[in-house]
Amino acid sequence: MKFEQSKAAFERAQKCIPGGVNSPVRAFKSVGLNPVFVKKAKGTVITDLDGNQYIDCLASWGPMLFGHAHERILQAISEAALKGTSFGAPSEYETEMAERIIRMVPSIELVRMVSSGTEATMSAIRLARGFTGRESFVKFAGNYHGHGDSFLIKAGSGAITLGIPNSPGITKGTAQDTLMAEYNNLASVEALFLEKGSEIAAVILEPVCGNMGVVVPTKEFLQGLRELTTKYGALLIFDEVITGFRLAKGGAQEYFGVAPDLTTLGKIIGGGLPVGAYGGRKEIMEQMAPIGPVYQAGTLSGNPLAMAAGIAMLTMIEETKDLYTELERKAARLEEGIKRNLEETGVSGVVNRVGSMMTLFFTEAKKVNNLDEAMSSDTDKYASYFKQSLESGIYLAPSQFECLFVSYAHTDEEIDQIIDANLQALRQL
Ligand code: KE4
Repeated sequence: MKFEQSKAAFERAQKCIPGGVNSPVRAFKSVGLNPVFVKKAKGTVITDLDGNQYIDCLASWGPMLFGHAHERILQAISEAALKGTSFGAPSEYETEMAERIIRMVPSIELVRMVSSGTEATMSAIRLARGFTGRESFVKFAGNYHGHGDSFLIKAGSGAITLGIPNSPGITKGTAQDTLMAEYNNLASVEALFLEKGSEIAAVILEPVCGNMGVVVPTKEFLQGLRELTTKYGALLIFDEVITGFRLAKGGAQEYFGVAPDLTTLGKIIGGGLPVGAYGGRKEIMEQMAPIGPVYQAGTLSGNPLAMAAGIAMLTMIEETKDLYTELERKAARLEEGIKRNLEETGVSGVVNRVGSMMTLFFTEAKKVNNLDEAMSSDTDKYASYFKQSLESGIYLAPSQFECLFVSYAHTDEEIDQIIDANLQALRQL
C-alpha cells in the first residue's frame, strides 16, 4: 500500500493543528505510523486519500452501529438541514429524541442532551454533587470518561495510550476529590466508603470497559456497586457512552440487569454527529436548571441535525429485530476465528469480548480483568499487528487499549476476511 497523500496531508495538518489531529489517539503515535487520512467511508469500507480501502473495525470509536453513511441517517440529516441547522430555541426534534431514549432505557426518566460524551459525564458528576451535597467521587483506574478535569486521573483511552494517565493542568484541589479504585475489585471501593462514605457523591464507571481495551465486569462487581452506593447514599453512574444501545437496546444496564441512578450516553445516539446525553431518576434530574439549581448549558445542545441523525439511529435500532442476535453471532464468529489463529500460531494473547465490542491483548497473562493486567500487554507487538492488519486492508484501533467494534453492516465474508488478515498478522510477529 502507498500512503503518499496521507503523509502530505499529515505534514500540512501539523502546521496548523497540534499534532495534526483534533483528538490525540487519532495520531497513530502508539503504533509508530503516520495516520491515514480518510477520504470517505460507506458501510464497512473506509477509503483513504491514496485510494487504499479498509474493512472498518473501529466504527469511528463506536457510533457506526449500522456502518458509515447509512442512507437512513443521511436522509434524516439532509431533510433536517433544509429547515435550518441550529435555532438556539426548543424544537420537537429534541423531545422526540428524549422520548425514545426514555422508552429504550428504563432507568432514565428525564434526559438532557449535550454535544459530547465529555459534557455528559462532567454534567453527571456536577449533578451528583449538587443532588447529594457531597464533593468526592469514585472512578476506576483505566476507565476513561472524556477529558473533564476531574476524570484525567489514571484515565484510560488516549491518556494511557500516550502514557499521560494524569494530565498536567489538573489542580490539586480537583484531583483530591477524585478517589481511585480498581476495576472488578469491590473491596477497593468498600475501603473508600468505609473511610469517606459521607463525602462520596457518586461512583462512575464504564459498565463494560472499552478504554483499557475491553474488560468485563463480574456480575458481583456491578451488583456490589449498586448495593454499596445505595447503602451510603451515593449515586451510581453508568458511563454508557460506548455500551449504550451497543450491548442491548437498554445498554449494559439491561444486559447485566443492574440499574444505575444516572446514565451518560454518546457516540451511537448521534449517528456520527456530535451528541452526548445524561439522564436518570426524575428526582435527581429535576435538580438541573432551569427547574433546579445545578447549572449546565450548551449553544448546540439538542442541535436539530444531530437530533435528526440520532432519531433515525434509534428508530433503526428499534426496527431491526435481529440487531443484537446478529451482532452477537458475527462477533462470536470473529472471536472464535482469532482464538483459533492464536492457537495455530502459538502467539500469546487474551481476547475479551462482550457483544460486538472486543479486544485482543498481546499478553502472557491468562486473563485481563483490570488495568494492571491490561498494562501487561506488549504494545510493540500490538503496533506490529496493527501495521500488518492495515497493510492487509483492516482498519483497527491504533492502540492496544481500545476496542474492535463489529457492526450490523459487517458481512460473514468480511468477518472471515478479518480472521484471515488476523492470521497473517499473527504469523508476522
Ligand atoms: P467524547 O467527549 O469523546 O464524545 O466522549 C468521551 C467518552 C466518555 N465515556 C466513554 C466511556 C468514552 O469511551 C468516551 C470517548 N471514547 C474515546 C475512545 N475510546 C474517544 C476517542 C477519542 O478520544 O478520540
